[in-house]
Amino acid sequence: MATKEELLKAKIPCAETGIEIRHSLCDICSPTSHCGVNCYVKDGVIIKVEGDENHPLNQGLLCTKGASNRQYVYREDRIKTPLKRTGPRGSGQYEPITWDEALDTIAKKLQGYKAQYGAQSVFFFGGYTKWFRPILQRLAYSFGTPNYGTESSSCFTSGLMAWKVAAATPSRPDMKNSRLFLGWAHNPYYTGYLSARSTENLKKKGVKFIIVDTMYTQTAEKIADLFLQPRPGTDGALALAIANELIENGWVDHDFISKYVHGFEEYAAYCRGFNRTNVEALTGVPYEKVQQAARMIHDYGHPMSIKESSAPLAHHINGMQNYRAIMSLAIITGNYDVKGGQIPVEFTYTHQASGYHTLEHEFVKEARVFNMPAPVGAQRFPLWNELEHEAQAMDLSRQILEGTPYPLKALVCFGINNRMFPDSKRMLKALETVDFYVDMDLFMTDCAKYADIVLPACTSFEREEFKSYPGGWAYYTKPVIQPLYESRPDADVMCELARRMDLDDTLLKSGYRACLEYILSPISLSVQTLQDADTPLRVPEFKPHEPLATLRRGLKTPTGKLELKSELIAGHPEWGLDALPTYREPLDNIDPAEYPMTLTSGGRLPFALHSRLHDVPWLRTLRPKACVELNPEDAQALGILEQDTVEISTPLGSITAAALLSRHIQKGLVSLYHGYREADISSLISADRLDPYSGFPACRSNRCRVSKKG
Ligand SMILES: Nc1nc2c(c(=O)[nH]1)N[C@H]1C(S)=C(S)[C@@H](COP(=O)(O)OP(=O)(O)OC[C@H]3O[C@@H](n4cnc5c(=O)[nH]c(N)nc54)[C@H](O)[C@@H]3O)O[C@H]1N2
Ligand SMILES: Nc1nc2c(c(=O)[nH]1)N[C@H]1C(S)=C(S)[C@@H](COP(=O)(O)OP(=O)(O)OC[C@H]3O[C@@H](n4cnc5c(=O)[nH]c(N)nc54)[C@H](O)[C@@H]3O)O[C@H]1N2
Ligand SMILES: [Mo]
Repeated sequence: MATKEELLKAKIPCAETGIEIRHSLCDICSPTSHCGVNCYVKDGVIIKVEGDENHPLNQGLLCTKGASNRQYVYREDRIKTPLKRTGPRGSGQYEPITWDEALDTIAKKLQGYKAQYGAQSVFFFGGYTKWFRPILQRLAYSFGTPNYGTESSSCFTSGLMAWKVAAATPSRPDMKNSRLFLGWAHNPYYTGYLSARSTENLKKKGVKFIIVDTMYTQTAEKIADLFLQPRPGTDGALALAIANELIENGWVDHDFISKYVHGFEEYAAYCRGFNRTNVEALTGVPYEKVQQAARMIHDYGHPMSIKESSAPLAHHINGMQNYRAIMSLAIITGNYDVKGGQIPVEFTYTHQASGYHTLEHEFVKEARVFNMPAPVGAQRFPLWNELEHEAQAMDLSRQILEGTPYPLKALVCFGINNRMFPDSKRMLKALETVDFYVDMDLFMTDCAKYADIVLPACTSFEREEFKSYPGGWAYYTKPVIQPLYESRPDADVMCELARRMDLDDTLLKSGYRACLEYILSPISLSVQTLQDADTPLRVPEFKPHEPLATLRRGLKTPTGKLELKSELIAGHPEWGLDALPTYREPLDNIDPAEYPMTLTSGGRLPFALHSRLHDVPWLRTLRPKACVELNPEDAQALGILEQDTVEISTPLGSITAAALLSRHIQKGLVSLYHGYREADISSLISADRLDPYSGFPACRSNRCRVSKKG
């Protein structure tokens, strides 16, 4: 028999130890995951976390990030109370205030700006955390401002827009039923460990894989039947060349095209410009590889699905057009709305397509005021505005600093991080300049130190929240511990602000749970039933995909068909955008003589998530220093050895990092992860080199210079 001490040491949950297992989810990472977690709780403290074996998504698994949750939740720099700034912006000098004082001050200030400058002068921003988004958007609209914007101004929306242009609705790859999978910028070993597992299983079942990546990755090594390695941001040219091969060989689905596709002839004529004479020069990929890719699509691509990456393809000045060119490969081969192909989806909740309908969209839309001025970024990015109806936050710092087309006076942010914006110093300048700035965060970040009022947020373990998962799953969590210190759930603060400003919005003022009851009213499971279950439940209203049903009904595009040539764009010549998925060089107008190398930033690391985990000790030990990856031949030419301190410069300035030499990176390319306090790569990326279609920044293709320091 084990003694009590032994049981405690082994963290055994039982009556004797007083340790209990409680269920929650990990929201550190991408919302497509949010793995189920078993928290071992003793005396109100989490003493251990494990993957929840009964959770339908992760089935007991957890990645390094998830396993570090205990250190994340109990980080020393958690904000403990609401704070009021007492020193200059950025100094970090604050005094604690009560929640009442904080909320009343914010409510009064915002009402004041609305009265004096109009509601549009107030901007509501949400960072990477997505759990509260519909609540925040409704708060902004009920307040009367169009200026609701999020981190998705630089994440995944560009890919959604590409599909919306072609099909009026987003899509997902039905990978598990494909014969061929086109993993374009796809390295799940680093960004989605669950997907790495399913990829390996499909490989064992005989599914073929084409992997297209600028780096030679684990996926390229372990999974690829064919690997193509283009220069960053040249993917559009590569896709158009593959399309041209397919068309010239008669390997496209003419029957599907004649029934469901618009603009094929013009598109095919454009593709002719990408061929054996120029593709290698444009992309770095030998033409034989283009031919092999086309051959594989012909031989195995029925059905074929394609991974839509959320960032690496989008982070170029030509990103959205490149997406369109890639996605067109599914269209011309008849791989849309078919089993194993690209499946049209409707989002259930916070960008999760779970196969059942909720009133999320109505919840947000019904509060929208229609005679509002256009949101931030609408003038510069009219296609974004047309398709997304929200602010393009990449234009936020410019508008604060320049005051055009109208002044912005107040920023209310839930997790803002300047290091995630291109030209992060300009973002900081904007935060220094704006009249009134509130930030709610878990941690006292460098960015929070500029806020007039700082509010303490709690983590997913300290709140209740709704989460939907693909396959018809719904989960409503219970808090597993009390909110630490005086922290609160973001959504509660939003609803409380609505009350204190006495907005004309009874539902919002009734609180998060009431809002969810309304949003979930189309399903037959109540919020209470979901919460009592303490585990995800299958929603009875789940509807699996019905092949070709969407195409037969007709798409909501101007022609009702899949548009290779966009009639939406063609109808707006004043936008200056191309209706076809045209290609343009990603590295423009920076002097190649002075800046001879290409800089890519933000290729993910398995043990980091943006800036969130650099301060978590277990994870930091896996890569203690910010590292810049270089090809050994480039390093040799520059006299750089492994772990040397290296200076990376662009026209915006310089940073230093430790050299990490790797043959996995192509010659001429320099790669650095983002979010490091001591090596902020975003400070070197221009905020003016934005994709005119989506407004996305060029984090993955800049010119730079590299030299050994000292
Ligand atoms: N561990 C971890 N996981 C994460 C995140 C994280 O920070 N850490 N972030 C989450 C978020 S917010 C996002 S958006 C997703 C991103 O998820 P992914 O899109 O999967 O992530 P990346 O690692 O940025 O890019 C995938 C691959 O694209 C390649 N690539 C880069 N540029 C190009 C290019 O121009 N062309 C081509 N063909 N390939 C290119 C990179 O070398 C990399 O191997 O990951 C999510 N998951
Ligand atoms: N150079 C470069 N820049 C990039 C990218 C890149 O690849 N390269 N990728 C872009 C992409 S794809 C993305 S998604 C963005 C991510 O950019 P951000 O949204 O800025 O990402 P984070 O730093 O993870 O989160 C922002 C803040 O939210 C706080 N936070 C975490 N949980 C909560 C919560 O529950 N409530 C509140 N109120 N705050 C919380 C965190 O502590 C953090 O300070 O970065 C973009 N920027
Ligand atoms: Mo992202």
